[in-house]
Amino acid sequence: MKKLPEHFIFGGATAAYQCEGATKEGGKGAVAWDDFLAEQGRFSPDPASDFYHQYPVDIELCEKFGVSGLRLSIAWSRIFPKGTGEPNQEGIDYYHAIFKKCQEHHVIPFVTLHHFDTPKALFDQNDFLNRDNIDAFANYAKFCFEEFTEVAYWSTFNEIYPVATNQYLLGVFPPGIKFDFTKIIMCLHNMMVAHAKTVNIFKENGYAGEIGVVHSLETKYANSDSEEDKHAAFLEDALSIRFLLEATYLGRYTEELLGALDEICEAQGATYEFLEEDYIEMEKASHRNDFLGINHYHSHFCKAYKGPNEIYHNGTGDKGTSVYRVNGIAERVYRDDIPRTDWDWLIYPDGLYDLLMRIKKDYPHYKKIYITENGMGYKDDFEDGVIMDAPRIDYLRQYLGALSDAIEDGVNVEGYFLWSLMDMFSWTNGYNKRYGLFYVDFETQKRYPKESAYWYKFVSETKTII
Ligand code: BGP
Repeated sequence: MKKLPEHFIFGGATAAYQCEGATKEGGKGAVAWDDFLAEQGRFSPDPASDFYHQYPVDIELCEKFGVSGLRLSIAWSRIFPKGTGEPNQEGIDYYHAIFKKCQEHHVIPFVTLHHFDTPKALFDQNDFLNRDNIDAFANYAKFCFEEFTEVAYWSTFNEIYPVATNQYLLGVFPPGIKFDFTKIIMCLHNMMVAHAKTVNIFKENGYAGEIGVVHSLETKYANSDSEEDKHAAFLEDALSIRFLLEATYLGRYTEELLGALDEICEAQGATYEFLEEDYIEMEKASHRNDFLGINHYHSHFCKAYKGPNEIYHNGTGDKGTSVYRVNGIAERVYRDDIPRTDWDWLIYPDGLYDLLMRIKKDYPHYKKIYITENGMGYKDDFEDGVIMDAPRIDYLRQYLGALSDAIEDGVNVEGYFLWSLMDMFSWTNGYNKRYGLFYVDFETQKRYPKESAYWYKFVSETKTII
């Protein structure tokens, strides 16, 4: 039977915009998503899981089900409705109330400062393509460090790579732009500079607690032994994983990485320029990260591809509809020998093991890791309050098993946050892609523990993966 360490944190993860609802309550400012979702007309962010009002219920459930850590994000636009300027006391009070509840129920809050929700006033000024927003973010972060002294674990950003690519490659996040690699690279870099700046502020002011960043790292494999396919996997990896890990842990980009970027830029007609002053900021921060948060759900098998860019995002759960072919980088292929979810996400726990071992080897000063998201999107069946989600339990068992193996082999991982604590909406998929330990009836807002919640409780209490 596989085990996890005695003091391991078994957490649940959430994100403000996906669960709070109340997008127009409490003095909250607008975000670009408000109009983007309204224009699509597919689903609404209100009331979502109504965490804005239901947080006492959810935090109580954490305690009952052995969930000892709660990953949540602060909505920047609740604190500064326009991103900068006067703070909004109602928003501040709301998060203090959440942290108080956490303390009452012995749940440790892990707080992310930005989870896809830049205030609209700043988003409309080109979001992180605009370097002024680097400072706006750092100022907001500093305000939070000084205000929320109850928080001991801070993450700057959630998933810089998906921000850049969903906004400027797939076009499934606002502003809905496709195939613009100049913007992708600029967004990745500027957000990493904002991260570095924030880490440096945190450390130089001696705030108590720990700080890190949450990266989405999806392991890349070549689909065959051919040199072309290996190179395709190398390029995919360079842009989505290595870029961020080098920025985080080296504070600059290696020649090999820059060579990969040049090749991508040539194929896509893109350009980039990085300033020397950014490297100074990044290098200073590169030994100051207390932890790395990893969101990991799946891996990709890559094949060389030259041809027109074609991406179809499966946002409905119609298995087999995904298409991803990007000229001069790679085509992602599905394989009959590897199971996948209805959203075409490969279930391949070796991907997590390999990723963790690689970080230990390539960035030996990483200090420690938290798995800040992992879980399975599934169309749960609700039968009179009973939700038997065996495929999710099976997924979790496999991924926690891979995690236990990596710890056994020397990787320092101190906690795991299951995505998600309760059901909420998925940014590009809506409400039928459920991930929660707790089923939410979105009509009544009643919570129902799924079979996986009882399983997770046992694993958390015994540190044994059954
Ligand atoms: C991560 C995000 C989460 C969450 C999760 C599941 O990328 O940090 O906010 O949404 O993925 O993804 P999805 O909702 O696309 O299924």
